[in-house]
Amino acid sequence: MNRLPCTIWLTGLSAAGKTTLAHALAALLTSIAVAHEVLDGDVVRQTVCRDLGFSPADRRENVRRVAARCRELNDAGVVAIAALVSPYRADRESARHTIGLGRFVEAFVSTPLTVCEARDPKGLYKKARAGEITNFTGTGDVYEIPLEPDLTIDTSSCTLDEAVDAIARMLGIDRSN
Ligand code: GGZ
Repeated sequence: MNRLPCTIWLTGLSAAGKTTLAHALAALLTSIAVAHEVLDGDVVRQTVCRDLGFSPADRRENVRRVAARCRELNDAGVVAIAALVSPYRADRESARHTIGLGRFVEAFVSTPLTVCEARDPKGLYKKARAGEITNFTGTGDVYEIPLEPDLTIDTSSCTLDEAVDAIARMLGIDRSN
């Protein structure tokens, strides 16, 4: 693996496939004995980010805390896999600077809104369309697409294995062994 230790920052809409990808990548790293930790928006929001909501300021703080943790992990030689909507470009750029330019791998999970909305595993898009959630990313709140991501993955047009392969190649992991 060439690009170690680094942070794979998965950004994209709710239901784009970030969590699934994060855990598939984690399984690959486990299989080759690479220390790693997954930081998932949903999970951190139940623990260290429990006090945060979804205002722009709270999302910024969420990204800031996760980026700080990613940096600590990378400093300790551990790969970090962050799966956060992280909808604002400026916040992702701050994360890039916190973590370090060469260590931040931005992976845009670009699955289209129509697909995410059709998946709607938690019924959140339905609630958002019904006006029960007002600032839902993609419907009531903006998602600023990455302009120069290191990687773009549309989970509606590739298999999970192909998506993990693309990240593995990016990290210099040889999966043929
Ligand atoms: C976006 C929301 C919202 C709003 C609740 N906007 O599919 P999920 O459920 O598991 O992913 C979403 C998760 C987003 O948390 P993040 O920490 O990744 O967001 S951010 O980076 O913007 O801070 C979704 C759920 O929380 N959720 N309300 N209004 N997603």
